[in-house]
Amino acid sequence: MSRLTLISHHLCPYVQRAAIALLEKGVPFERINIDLADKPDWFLKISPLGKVPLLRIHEDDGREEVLFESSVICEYLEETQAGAALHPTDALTRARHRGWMEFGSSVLSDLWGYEMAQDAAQLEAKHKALVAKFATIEGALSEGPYFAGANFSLVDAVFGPIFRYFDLFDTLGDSPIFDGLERVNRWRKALSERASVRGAVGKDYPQRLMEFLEKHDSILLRMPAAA
Ligand SMILES: N[C@@H](CCC(=O)N[C@@H](CS)C(=O)NCC(=O)O)C(=O)O
Repeated sequence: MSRLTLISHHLCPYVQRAAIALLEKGVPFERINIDLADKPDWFLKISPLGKVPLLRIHEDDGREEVLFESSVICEYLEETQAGAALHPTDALTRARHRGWMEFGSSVLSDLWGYEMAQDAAQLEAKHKALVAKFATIEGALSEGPYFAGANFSLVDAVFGPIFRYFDLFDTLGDSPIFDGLERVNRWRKALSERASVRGAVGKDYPQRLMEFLEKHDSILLRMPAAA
């Protein structure tokens, strides 16, 4: 049995997908959080893009492999680890799920622009983009509780960390993004209650996210209700 180490960052939503997949599979792993503002040399040597997550695989015979890119890591875990399947068995449905995982990455890119917006116009543009994307997802969602129904999948692992941002953002006073999206709201609740989603971050996550927003002087902290 090989040992696994997930090279991580406390807040990274891409790391969280891999952590969720590991937790869902019940695979023991060590998590090492690094400071992305001061990347250690050992990390730069093994991370081709200088990004987390990395999955370090320590083989019994002393060999070591490193995987980068969260979706690659999730797919590798799905292919190699026992435990509940996180992808559908049908090839077409699986391909469709991979598309929605990519969609989740594009939501994360909008979210980054949303929390880093420099002025009200940029914030408004990103807010609109997010509203449009979640309206699109509403049309793709099953009856729930999860993306495709009763079984938790990698699409859920991608969106759990996305919804987590809004647990803090909702307290800051921007206009709501999920209003009227019945399925999205139900999905968000189911994901927030899932043990693997909860366990993918530390207890201090909200405080760390708040500190991150403060450090970057996020416009979200200057909304009327946040002041
Ligand atoms: N496409 C990558 C994105 C990973 C990513 O953007 N990680 C961020 C943290 S959330 C990072 O390591 N940023 C450091 C940098 O870009 O210098 C994946 O899916 O793994």
